[in-house]
Amino acid sequence: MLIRKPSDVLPSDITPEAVYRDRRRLMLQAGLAASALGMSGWAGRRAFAAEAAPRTTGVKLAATRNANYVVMDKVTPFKDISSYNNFYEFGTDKTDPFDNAGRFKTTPWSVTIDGEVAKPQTIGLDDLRRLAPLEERIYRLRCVEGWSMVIPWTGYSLRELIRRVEPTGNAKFVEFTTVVQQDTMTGLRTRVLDWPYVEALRMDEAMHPLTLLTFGVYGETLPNQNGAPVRIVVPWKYGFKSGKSLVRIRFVEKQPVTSWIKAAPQEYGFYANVNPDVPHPRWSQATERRIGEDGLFTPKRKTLPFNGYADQVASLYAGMDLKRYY
Ligand SMILES: Nc1nc2c(c(=O)[nH]1)N[C@H]1C(S)=C(S)[C@@H](COP(=O)(O)O)O[C@H]1N2
Ligand SMILES: [Mo]
Repeated sequence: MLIRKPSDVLPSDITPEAVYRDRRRLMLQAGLAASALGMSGWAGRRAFAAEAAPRTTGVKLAATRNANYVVMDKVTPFKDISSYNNFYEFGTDKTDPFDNAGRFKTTPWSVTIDGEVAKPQTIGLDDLRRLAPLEERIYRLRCVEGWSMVIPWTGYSLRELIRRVEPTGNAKFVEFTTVVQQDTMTGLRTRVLDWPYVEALRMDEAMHPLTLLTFGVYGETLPNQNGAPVRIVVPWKYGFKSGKSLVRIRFVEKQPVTSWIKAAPQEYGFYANVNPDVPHPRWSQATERRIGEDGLFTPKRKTLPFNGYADQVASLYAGMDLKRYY
């Protein structure tokens, strides 16, 4: 198999079929958004411009930057964010999600909120997106595999949603479930994980303002490979806690058994807080490779406790042995 770096993927490398597929999808999406806004001329130009950059959805998402949640590191190029991905439902290679997620269907979309809440409901994507003002935030993302990126996400704190559904006193954990789309998710055949992909947070983690219900990246709606149309982002934890393409958010009393714990409990813990002092059984977590800036002589970066968010989140774990609760 050909191994390519994301930076080596040029528009000319993409097969005509994929270009056609992507172009059609972009025009549909741009057209839909634009007709809703009464801006069809603008949409036509967007769709045309997007041809040369098939990684983008071409659908802008207005948001206000929240300076309280902006890290100062250089932002990772969009081409890396959108072509170097983990989304095992589309395959386990880093470029599989980009290569294979073109047929993924994100409309219509709704998310079911249920379990221990006074107001269980199924919310359509548009209503969910309008629930609270959208913010742009620049977060570090640290994968358990030892690489990291700096990503400008668009979304709002998950707590905005949680408040509105009124959790009961029994709600101790929040479980996030990714969609299973048999006809488009080519990776489901490989039984690496027990689908659907399920992740979870403790209630106080889910309520933390950093935990972002995310609808976009780089000012546009999420590309399929990044978890369209809605995902969670938990920046102080390893990337696998940030489930993509969510269809269910359930409030429960007992700690859920997540997909990664089911697959390899000795390797992946429930907390998964970024921690340079707790190695993964097969590799160190002390350093990381920043995607997009790695060359032969680029030194690795030191990984920071809680991925650099210790000031904001360390108190959630006061008194806990983080080597035991990894
Ligand atoms: N449904 C689903 N969500 C997922 C994954 C996955 O395989 N399936 N991979 C996780 C991992 S390991 C990481 S590092 C991040 C990567 O997000 P990104 O591709 O947008 O950078 O998504 C997480 N969310
Ligand atoms: Mo990851």
